[in-house]
Amino acid sequence: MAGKSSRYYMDLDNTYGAHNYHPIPVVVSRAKGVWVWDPEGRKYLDCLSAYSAVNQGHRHPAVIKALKDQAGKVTLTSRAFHNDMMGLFLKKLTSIARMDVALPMNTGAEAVETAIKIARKWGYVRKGVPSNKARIICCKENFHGRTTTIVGFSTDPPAREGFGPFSPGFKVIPYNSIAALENAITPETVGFLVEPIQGEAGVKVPDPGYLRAAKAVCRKNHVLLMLDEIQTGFCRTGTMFAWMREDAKPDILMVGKALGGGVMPVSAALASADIMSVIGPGEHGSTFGGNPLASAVAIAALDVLIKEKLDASAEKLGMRFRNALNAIGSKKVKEIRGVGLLNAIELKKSAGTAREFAERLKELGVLAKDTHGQTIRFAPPLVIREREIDWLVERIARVLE
Ligand code: IF1
Repeated sequence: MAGKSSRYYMDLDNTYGAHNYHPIPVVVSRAKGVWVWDPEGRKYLDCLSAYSAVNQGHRHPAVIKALKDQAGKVTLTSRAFHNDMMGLFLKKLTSIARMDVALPMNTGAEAVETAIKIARKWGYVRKGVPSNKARIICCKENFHGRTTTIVGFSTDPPAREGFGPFSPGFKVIPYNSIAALENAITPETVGFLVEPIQGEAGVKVPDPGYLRAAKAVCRKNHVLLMLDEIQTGFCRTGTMFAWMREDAKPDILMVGKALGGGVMPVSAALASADIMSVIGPGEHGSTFGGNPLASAVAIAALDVLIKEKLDASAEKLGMRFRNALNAIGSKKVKEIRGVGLLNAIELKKSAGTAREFAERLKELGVLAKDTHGQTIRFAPPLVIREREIDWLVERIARVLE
């Protein structure tokens, strides 16, 4: 075990990697549950969970067992043939999501691209929108991924500038405004693409009833409600999906991240059988989508969420976390917000940047990530326990002193 230092690995990244990230200066070389360790053996509480892709905790034994068992059978077939895992996976996923059918992909951005294609095709063949005129409404400060189409409707300058020309057919409106949605709809509008809570925007929670009202507006205008639950899904916000909180079932649902149990990239777009039927053979797909290894892992990842009741856990511990943060009563805090275990602290400008705050937390054994200047996000794996939440709050209190 002639271990190298953290510095060594950070230098390798800087020398041989593209500089498309500015990570917190920590190297993770081992992980279990809610904890991660660096090469020097220092231990940290993971409060990012790989942007909510590790809801089940790092290396959950049931997920790792499924991975190993399936690796001993077959890992990849392509969709040119059937395999004996994908159908089982999709049966479980659709039942949990209360949707008829799913189209499996790998990354979140691919699930969003899939949803865009389904909505446009539906617009042409079902709604009668003239060829190439379909429009999709999306929101300011959205985050849906990094493909050229998706960054084309981003409003975050670094995410989009310099990457045009962009795909037309998107209209950006303010988030959390039903009036703006009503005003933006035209006969060419096929879908409204929205996050139940905006993650990258700094955990922006819309007014209660927003999704439900948006759904009613969509229904009235024959527009598909397209919910991106890639980050909010799979128990993160205290319910299996965030739409379940207000019974705002979407027409198209996008999932990813935690579907792969923190092990594999697994994503999907889900819809009713009628909507999904607009996609035929040869019109969409992916070499790795629905592969048996990913399917086996996803089945195990979904089972963990249900068996361990991680929805109820996220709801309860999220409440405990926010209550304890509010009790600190720090003058440096502008706002504490969140739902379930998707939470953020927004610091006052005078308190310093969220980046500095994140680096001080790291020194105390907490890994969390800043977003947009003054906000720091706390989204630990959902298997976290009460005493670990209390431990975390104590550290946060120390850096807020
Ligand atoms: C990065 C944020 C989180 C997502 C939603 C689709 C995707 C994401 C709602 C695409 C991905 C990530 C990717 C990550 C940063 C990140 C993020 F800070 F940008 F907003 F999680 F909070 N829809 N979110 O949040 O999924 O293709 O990446 O699998 O570094 O880009 P992907």
